[in-house]
Amino acid sequence: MTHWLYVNGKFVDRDEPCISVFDHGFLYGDGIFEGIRAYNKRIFKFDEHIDRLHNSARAIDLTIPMTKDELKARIIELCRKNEIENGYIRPIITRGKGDLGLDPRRCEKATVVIVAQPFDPLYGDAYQKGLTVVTTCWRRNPPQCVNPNIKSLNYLNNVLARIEANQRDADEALFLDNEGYVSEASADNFFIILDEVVITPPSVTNLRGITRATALEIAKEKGWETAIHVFTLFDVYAAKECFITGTAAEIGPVVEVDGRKIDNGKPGPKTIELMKTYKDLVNSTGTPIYE
Ligand code: PXG
Repeated sequence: MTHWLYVNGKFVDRDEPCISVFDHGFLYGDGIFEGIRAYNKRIFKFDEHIDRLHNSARAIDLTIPMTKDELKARIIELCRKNEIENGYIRPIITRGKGDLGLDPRRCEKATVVIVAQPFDPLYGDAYQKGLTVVTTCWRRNPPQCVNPNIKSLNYLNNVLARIEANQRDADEALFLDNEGYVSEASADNFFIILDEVVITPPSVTNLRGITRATALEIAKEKGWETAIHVFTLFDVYAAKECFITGTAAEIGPVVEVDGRKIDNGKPGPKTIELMKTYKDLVNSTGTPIYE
C-alpha cells in the first residue's frame, strides 16, 4: 500500500518532492499544525483539533484556503486512501511559497499538507513502569514572544528541550515558564496530584491541550477534585502522583523527576485509573472514517 499525502489539492506519494524550498514554512517556520489520532477507524476529538488549528491560523493572521468542513473531508478521504484504522493525522498549513524575504505578502497562497499514517505507541513499555522526566534549562517560550498556545511550526524551543531529555537519558523534559513556575513538557501537558487534588497549570504559559481538557473532564466525572493553578518544582517533588497528557503520549505516568522518585516511584492509582478510562474513551468515541 502506498502512503499518500494530501498536498495543495492533490494526493501524492509520500516520497515525491512536493514543497518548494521557498515555502515560508520551510524558510521561517511560518505556519501551524495539528496532531490528531484515529482509534478503531474513528478520529478522536476531530472538531476540537480543527477548531484549534483555525485559532492558531487566526493568531498568525494566516488564511486557511478551505472551510473547516472541506478540511475535515480531505482528512477523511486521505485516511480512507491510506486505509487508516489506528493512526496519526497531521494537517500542516504554511504561509506558502514566497521568496527569501520575511514579508508574508510575497506568499500568494497558503500551503496545505495532510499526513495520515499508522501509529505506534510513543513510549512503548514505559507506560507500565512509568516515565522519567528532567527539568530542562530552557524556559518555555513566554506568551509575550511566540505564544505557546499557537501550535506553530516554530518548535525549536521544544526540540531543544527534547535534546536535553535525550542527553540526560530521560523520557521527557519539563519546562518552567519565565517566572519559574511549571509550564508543560516538551510535547505534552503536565499534571500533579497533591493532597488528592488533580492540578495542572493555567494554559497561558503552555498549549491548551485537548488531552489535558479530556483528563480534567474524566477526573471530574470520577468525582475527584481538580484545580488549575500555578505550582513550582517543590510541589512536583512532593506530589503523590504526576502524569503527562498529549495526543501522541495519551496519559503517561511520571515516576521520577530530576532524579527524585515521585512517592514510591511507581505509577499512581489515580493515574492508572485515568489511563484506563482514557483508553476506553478513545476506543469508543470519535468521528467515523468509513461511514
Ligand atoms: N504541549 C505541547 C507543546 C504539545 O506540542 C501538547 C502539549 C498536548 O496537546 P494535545 O492537544 O495533543 O493534548 C502538545 C501536543 C509529536 C506530537 O509528534 C506532539 C503533539 C501532538 C502530537 C504529536 O511529538 N503535541
